[in-house]
Amino acid sequence: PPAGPDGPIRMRASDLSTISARERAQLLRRPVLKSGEMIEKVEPIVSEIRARGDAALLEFTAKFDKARLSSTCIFSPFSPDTMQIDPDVKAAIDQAYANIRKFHEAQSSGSHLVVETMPGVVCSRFARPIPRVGLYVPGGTAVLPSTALMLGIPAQVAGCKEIVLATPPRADGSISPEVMYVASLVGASTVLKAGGAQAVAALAYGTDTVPKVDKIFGPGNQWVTAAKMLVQNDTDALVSIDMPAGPSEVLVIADYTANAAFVAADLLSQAEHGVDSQVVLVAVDLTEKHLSHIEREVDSQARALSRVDIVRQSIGKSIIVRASSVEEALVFSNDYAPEHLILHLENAASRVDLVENAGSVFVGSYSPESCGDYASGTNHTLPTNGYARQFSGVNTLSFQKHITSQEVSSAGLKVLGPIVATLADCEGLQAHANAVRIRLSA
Ligand code: HSO
Ligand code: ZN
Repeated sequence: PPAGPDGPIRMRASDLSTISARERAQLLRRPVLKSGEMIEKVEPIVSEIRARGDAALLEFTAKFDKARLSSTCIFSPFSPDTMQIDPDVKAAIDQAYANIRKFHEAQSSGSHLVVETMPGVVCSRFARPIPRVGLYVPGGTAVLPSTALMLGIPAQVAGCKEIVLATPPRADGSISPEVMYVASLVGASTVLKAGGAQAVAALAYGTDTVPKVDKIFGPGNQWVTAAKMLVQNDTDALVSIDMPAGPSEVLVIADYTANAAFVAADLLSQAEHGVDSQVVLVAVDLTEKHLSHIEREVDSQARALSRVDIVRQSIGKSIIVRASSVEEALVFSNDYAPEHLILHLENAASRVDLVENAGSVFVGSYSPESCGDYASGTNHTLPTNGYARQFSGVNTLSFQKHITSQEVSSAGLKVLGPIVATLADCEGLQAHANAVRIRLSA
């Protein structure tokens, strides 16, 4: 069949047993993010917002989103007119909300620690919400009420006082009613009708109408990501971010038990996100016949998708890696550190112990990534780009910080004090030692 727009929709294959170390390293790489270049591009936008606030925000929204607005924000309570949605969609959102809330509520249990380290020396740790948070819900090629749920629910569960949800308006100036409905469910106080670097800057510094926030969450394109990195480094803004973000990814490990159609459907569900989506299939000792069945399924299912043009490009850049054992497959996966890891394996649950680096794991053939993307209860805001090595996905604790405290009794100070004084003497910090000795001799 011809290559080009009608050619086969297929992934490139390689074999772990024959490739060189260099080729293996190449397979583990993501496309380079031009963060330096992007930061230079967003800098003028961020400074304009800082200098001119709302006026600049409205100008950028007219320029980039083609929406002419008279105001930047919608404040709660939101009018029911802004959230007219299909009853089936409402019921689905409500069930997703309940599941995600249930799982995120469970995450804060046990966060209050009290430990007596020596008799009379009691240390504790307790959580407090980050007071004001900004949630970025991307616009672009799809409306994403699910992202509003994934960011809004942990913020609500954590007890954040002020939730500002930012999302680019449609050309008529409105916000999707599904996103408005979720904003009201999670108790957002403000919907900022702006996207891109300008929205991030408005959240970081505040304007006359946009409340300044303490932490900014959410996925976004290169502009949003670069702006988040820029404002995070500005001590004047005093704002933090959830994590560095890159294009969405999935790694699927399949063995002889894998259903070819299910595997293909999982690969495509990630591939449809965008042309830069990263899709990897690790085939564990599959026969030629089984693998070509998967490839045929990818091609035929892809052709039936409305987003076939996107999928053609992302699948074209994707890879199949042959491995000879599940262990070898998981070593590769751990080195890749995927955002999503799907295990189409015999006794998949027994293999989860081998997972060291991944954002979220989908265990067995009936756990498509779509469940976690929308409604099982786990969060879909996850580390990409290999950052699953050191970052967790967004969770309830992302919206809190922990405060520690200690209470030392006079009996406690009798045992602890001499130790502290000795260490203070050792560091030559006499005033520190005095603060103890003055009490011991009182
Ligand atoms: N897979 C995306 C999340 C998403 N999927 C939103 C559908 N809607 C990144 O984890
Ligand atoms: Zn998805």
